[in-house]
Amino acid sequence: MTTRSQQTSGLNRRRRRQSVLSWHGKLSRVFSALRWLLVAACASLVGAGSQATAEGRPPNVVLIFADDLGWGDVGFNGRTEWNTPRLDRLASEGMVFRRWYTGAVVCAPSRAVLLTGRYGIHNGVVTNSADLPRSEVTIAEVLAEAGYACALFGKWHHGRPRAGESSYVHPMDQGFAEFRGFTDARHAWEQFPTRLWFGREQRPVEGHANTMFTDWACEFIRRHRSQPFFLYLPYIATHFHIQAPAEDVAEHLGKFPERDARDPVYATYAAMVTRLDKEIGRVLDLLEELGLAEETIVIFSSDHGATFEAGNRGASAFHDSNRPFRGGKRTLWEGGIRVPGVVRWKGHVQPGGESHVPVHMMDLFPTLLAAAEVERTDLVLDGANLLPLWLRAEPPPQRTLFWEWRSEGYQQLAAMRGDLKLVICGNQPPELYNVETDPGERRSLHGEYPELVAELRAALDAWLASEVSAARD
Ligand SMILES: [Ca+2]
Repeated sequence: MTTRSQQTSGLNRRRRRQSVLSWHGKLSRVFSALRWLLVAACASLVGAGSQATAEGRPPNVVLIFADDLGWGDVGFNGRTEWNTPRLDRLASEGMVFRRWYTGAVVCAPSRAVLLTGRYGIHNGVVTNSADLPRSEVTIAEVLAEAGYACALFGKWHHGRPRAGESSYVHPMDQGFAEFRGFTDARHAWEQFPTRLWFGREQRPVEGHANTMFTDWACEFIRRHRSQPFFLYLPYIATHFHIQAPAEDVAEHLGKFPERDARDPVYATYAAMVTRLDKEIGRVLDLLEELGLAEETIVIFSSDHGATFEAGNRGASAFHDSNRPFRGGKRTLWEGGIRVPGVVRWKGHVQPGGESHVPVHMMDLFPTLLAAAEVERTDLVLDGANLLPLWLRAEPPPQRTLFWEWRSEGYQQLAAMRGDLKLVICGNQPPELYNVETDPGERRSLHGEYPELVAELRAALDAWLASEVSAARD
């Protein structure tokens, strides 16, 4: 339960954040403009062009986000029925996080956590139809104010207009100076759309959506090669519709016992993953070609686990996309919340590294700010700065992580401390798992650790009591 005074203090806090943000934003814009004038002047003095400009500049960020892609769909997490060589190479050149957790088990809340560094109960997005409030500060807004060029090519996923808004809040109102793609989740089912948004207007297009996003991403990188950039690439693979370019499907024909040879669903799902791998490869190749690989942080993850819903047509069930985990999208077992996670930052993050420290999508915001050396004491973030983990394998202090999914008829809660995770489904008895030794969550330990169950349950209740009123609008 949230009291009225808690709601009011939440509102006041947001207002304070906004006013602090506005003067801070103006100051930082002035400073970043001065900084880039100085860097550009130095570059022209030594005549080394982009090489000199590159020195000492904050890192670029390429944040690649898959849609409904399961933990077990990629080679670096054990997939052998198809190959993801470009992603596997990215993983071998960076650090693989085996316990990377997403913020929520459906698209909109998961993306809201990623962009705000705050739990859904704090940023106001706990359902798939909730719009990210205008007052929320996104990582794109903060990086833009620090001098970054910020672009989004891919899927946004807006919700219903909030009270006082005539429409949904557009990505270009949340820090992205450039946007092309889908704003609407259902529109994003179309793998071969006939129209897409170019900023705030729709234009006809032709071709495969993920290929177009990559084309635009590459053009953006070329254009901003001499300036720090934040490129957010939320691809639509492997969310349904289950469709892929014919040449990609052809690579997988005959590999799987299809229900109907004329409608090779399983081969098509495999093709969606391998096409995604190829598109990501084009971005990685361009970073190498332009000499930007060492000054660009590349992150790869997925918004939540794979789905077993009708639109997926049985593909993820057949391929066991979330293996070795139990559950999937719309559940809080590992199959729903544990997603692929890779960070590559050549020359900074140890190549070939592997971490089993539980990390959360909301950690990206403070970690990227730290990497960019942007200080923002005015922001109230739930995530932790994991730069010491990325750079020196130093884990953050132990903390308890929380999840909730109480929409569309579901009533699930989860809390995790170290390797132990409490899952509560409606009025069922609590479940407690050691997700390191029992990743499939088959043997509940609740009877063996009654005190821990009670402690985590109390922590969950306290966390839920911090929910802001916007989360219930
Ligand atoms: Ca999704």
